[in-house]
Amino acid sequence: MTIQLYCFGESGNAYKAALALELSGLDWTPVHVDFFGGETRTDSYRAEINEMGEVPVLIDGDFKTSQSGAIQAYVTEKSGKFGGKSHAENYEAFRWVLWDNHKLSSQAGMTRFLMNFLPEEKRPAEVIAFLHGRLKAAYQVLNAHLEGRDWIVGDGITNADLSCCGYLFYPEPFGFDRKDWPDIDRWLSNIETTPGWKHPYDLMPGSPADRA
Ligand SMILES: N[C@@H](CCC(=O)N[C@@H](CS)C(=O)NCC(=O)O)C(=O)O
Repeated sequence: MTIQLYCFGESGNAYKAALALELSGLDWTPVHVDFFGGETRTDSYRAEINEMGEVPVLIDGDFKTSQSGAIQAYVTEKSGKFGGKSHAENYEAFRWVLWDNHKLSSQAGMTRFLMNFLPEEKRPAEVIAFLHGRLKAAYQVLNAHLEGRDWIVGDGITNADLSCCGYLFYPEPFGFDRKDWPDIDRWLSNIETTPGWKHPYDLMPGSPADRA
């Protein structure tokens, strides 16, 4: 049975799940959610798809879950991929997924939304400046960890990489420039050259071009 992923191209959180599915080789298909048209805020979305009002959501037969980290764990359970090569690596990858969800992707996603997807007159300069400071601290942590490493955990791609890269390939400005972070830049190149890798706008339906 084909796994369905409720997602949209602009969502870095959905990208983490979509990239895990794509690179795992599991049979999956995206289901476009019209986030910018308000679909995740409708009663029917909350009742039938996700009470949290978020993407991504994975449906595999009668199994359903949301949260990119939980979806990645499901992909790992089903495919045997991206969990690390030992018990210790598995927990190390899990630790970075939690860090990413809290410190990196949540703030990158929010900053990118405020700077690009809100009407210009509604963009809150002070909030954006505050978030840039928080993000800089997160980039420092990741860049320092990646010094001398090809991957966040062990010697291959894991859910830690698939999670932390969630927002970092998007072209819209949010206070991140690969050139400023050489070890993050090198690591992103490792991900981009992984066979089967796709850019978020090539992997999931929906992009800013649709609203231009
Ligand atoms: N921690 C969640 C975050 C999911 C999330 O915030 N998704 C956004 C899209 S990128 C969303 O659906 N937001 C809807 C809302 O907050 O109303 C995950 O990793 O899946």
